[in-house]
Amino acid sequence: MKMSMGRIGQRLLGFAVAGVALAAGGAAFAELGQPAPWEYKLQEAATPVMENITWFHNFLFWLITLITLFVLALLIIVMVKFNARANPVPSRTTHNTLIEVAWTLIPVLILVAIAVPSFRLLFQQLDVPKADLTVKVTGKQWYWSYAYPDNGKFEFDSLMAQDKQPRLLGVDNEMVVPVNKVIRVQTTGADVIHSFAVPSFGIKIDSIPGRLNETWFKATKVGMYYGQCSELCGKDHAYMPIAVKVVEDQEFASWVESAKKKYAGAPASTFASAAGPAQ
Ligand SMILES: [Cu+2]
Repeated sequence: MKMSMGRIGQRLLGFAVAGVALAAGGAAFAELGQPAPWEYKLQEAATPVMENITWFHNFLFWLITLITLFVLALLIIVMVKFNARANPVPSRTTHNTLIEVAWTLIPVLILVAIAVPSFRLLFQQLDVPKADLTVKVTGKQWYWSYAYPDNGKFEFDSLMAQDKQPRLLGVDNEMVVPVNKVIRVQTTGADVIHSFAVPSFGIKIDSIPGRLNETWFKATKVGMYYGQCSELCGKDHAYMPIAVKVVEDQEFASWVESAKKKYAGAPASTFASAAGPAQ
């Protein structure tokens, strides 16, 4: 089947309109703390680290776009201007010092412009500020356990809840933290390697047996935030979601009080191991 130029033009116009509509609609699809259908952007940021990740992502996106368009323009110029038909007598030019210095120096400057914000972001992620609260997160086949060593030493399991929304992300017992506080997350694996990841917080850290990894976040908005285990850990890897509830200070204090009672009888391996051998 042959398409006429008019038909091809119509098709291209159709694609362009669909693309613009998708880009314009993207913001409407975004929902704080969880993925949305047809989402193609990063989740909305809920921490200063994620805000910087988003900024860096956009910065690189536009830089790459400009470079690609520039190279495309050069290719087109070369194809039109320097083809054999347009130059029956070929030029014998070989060197141009100015251009050679420029095409060495400009890419170096571009890399430096990328390296500066990149390292700034890395240090922000890796330098854990003085923490207001520590939560120990243990990845297990196939659920998470959260331990609160600062507030009354309690620990509980968090399993995916079949009857909760959002589907595959809702859990029975959420991890609860106060808003605008630095939360230090210490994580380990009880059996195999898992990975604790919450996209809107900009954190993703491996939970490795026999090792305590550390990261941090400071959620600036109250709400529910969802993540998933991000290291293939066995048959139910896809069914061990992470749900973090960010609440006001007062609500957090009352949750701690009720959690202490609710989880008092639960097997607290984190604190039991300090007294005797862990199971
Ligand atoms: Cu896992």
